[in-house]
Amino acid sequence: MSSVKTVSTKPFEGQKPGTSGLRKRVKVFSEPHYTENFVQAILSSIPSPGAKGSTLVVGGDGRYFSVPAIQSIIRLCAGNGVSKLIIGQNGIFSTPAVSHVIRSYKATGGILLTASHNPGGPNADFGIKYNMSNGGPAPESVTNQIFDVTKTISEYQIVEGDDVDLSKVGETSFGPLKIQVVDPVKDYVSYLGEIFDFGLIKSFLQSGKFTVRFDALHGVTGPYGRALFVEEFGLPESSIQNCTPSEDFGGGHPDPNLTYAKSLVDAVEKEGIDFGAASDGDGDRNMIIGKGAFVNPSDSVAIIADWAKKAIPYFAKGGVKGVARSMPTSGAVDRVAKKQGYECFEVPTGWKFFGNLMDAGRLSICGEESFGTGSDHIREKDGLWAVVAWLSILAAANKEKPGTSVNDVLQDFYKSYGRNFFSRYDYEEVDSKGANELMAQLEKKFADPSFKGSKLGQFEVAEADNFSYTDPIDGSVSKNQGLYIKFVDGSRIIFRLSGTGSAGATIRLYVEKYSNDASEFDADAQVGLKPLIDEALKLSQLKELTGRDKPTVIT
Ligand code: VG1
Ligand code: CO
Repeated sequence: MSSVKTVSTKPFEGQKPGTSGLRKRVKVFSEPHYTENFVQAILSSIPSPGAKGSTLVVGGDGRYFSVPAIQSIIRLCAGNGVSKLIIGQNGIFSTPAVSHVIRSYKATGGILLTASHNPGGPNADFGIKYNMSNGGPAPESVTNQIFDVTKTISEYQIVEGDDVDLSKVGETSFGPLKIQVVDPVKDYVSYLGEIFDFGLIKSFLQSGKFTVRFDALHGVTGPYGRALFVEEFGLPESSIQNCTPSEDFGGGHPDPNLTYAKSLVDAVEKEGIDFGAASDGDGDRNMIIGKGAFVNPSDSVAIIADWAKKAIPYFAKGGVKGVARSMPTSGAVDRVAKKQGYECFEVPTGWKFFGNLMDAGRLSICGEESFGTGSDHIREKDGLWAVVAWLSILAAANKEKPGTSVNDVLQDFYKSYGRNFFSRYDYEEVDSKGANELMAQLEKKFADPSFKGSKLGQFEVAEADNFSYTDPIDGSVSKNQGLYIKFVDGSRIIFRLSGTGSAGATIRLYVEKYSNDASEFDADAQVGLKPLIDEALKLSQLKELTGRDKPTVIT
């Protein structure tokens, strides 16, 4: 079989990687040549010395269309002279596990098959993304190169042959291409065991006084969750739910938030569970809740940073080199940085912007408001890492003061730092024309010099702009990263268009307001933020331009 065959093709429009890879409907990816074109563009864009002779890690969240996509990737990699593929058994790998495997095997990079938190199945989404040798998502220089190739591609190279059996761990080959099928869970879970004190967490949880429930939302973290909670921590089956991965996530939306992880939220409240956690389809996001408590992701990263050296051996040993957040994420972590003397960075939305800072040794802990939290142990956000970080904090807090709940940890944090009230409104799949108009007219308003100093209700505008970021390490500039208004009292309003949707446009509205008045710490964020939200809706003419009077999801 090993002769290379050149297949003629024509470019497809719109193969532009977004915030995190290319995401489209399965129907689009399954058009003849569509997937092959994009994968060839990736292989042609791998930075020098390129695809020839490289070792790539391949796997994904197991969603519908993963298996045929992997078989095409194998043929294309053989055709492009890739020397070895490391593939998760049955094509399964969580996104953080791929990042870890790329790093620990010193691979050239990885191809991830996932559309993350987007629904799966024949009528839903598929996605492909490329990660670099540091284990992190390709930077814009590489994703732009990939997009350029897709615009002019006229042929791709394959080796023909039968499908490779990916069900057994071990070595095999496809023509000249070596293939190593690996257990996707083992290495990753044992790495978490090096970062955290599993012994302490286990004895804390086994006391039976503190109950937990982990929900994989039918995504890829099912087997990882079982390995951790049932096998490592010795907890009963009832400590996990929805932990059998399914190609369409059980028909659900594998996004860990209060809307889509409702069955976990209900279980925690009804059964009086002390700690609930969920992860998304590909395992890089997390949601943390407790009885009567929701940990806002912006607070989560701040609290982890605050406790890191006390509660997590990895940071007790290595220290905290710096912290960071995406621009829309609330400034809670900035307050921790200030108090603890850590350098603090604000980057655009998307995990790819954290990687350079980590590689340069200036960043240890970071997060996004979109339920993404992580550290420099890998180069992706890491859902289970965040869950175990929280269990570490709770174990440490309970050692100091038995009976400490998730809500107690939150309230103690607010007492020390004040509270950054934060909320995000998502308007999904709105008409692109209306969404673009909304952004354009806001940008125009911001450009008017009289906007600064003007008042929106009670709030006086201090600054308004389109966020632009200059990477402190390589000097690369990323423009148009979201429209923000900062008010004199420190509050913010932000509008962004999502870069992960597969149809229409998704408008995200973020609002933030700080309070250090202890009588407000318990308040419902929605009530306190209402005046800001009302101003944002009025200013943006959201209802007039999109026809929407309610968001799809409120966080
Ligand atoms: C969203 C989030 C962003 C996150 C990205 C990928 O992007 O806002 O913070 O990094 O998803 O997460 P956007 O462009 O739709 O706002 V995941 O779990 O899809 O890898
Ligand atoms: Co994800």
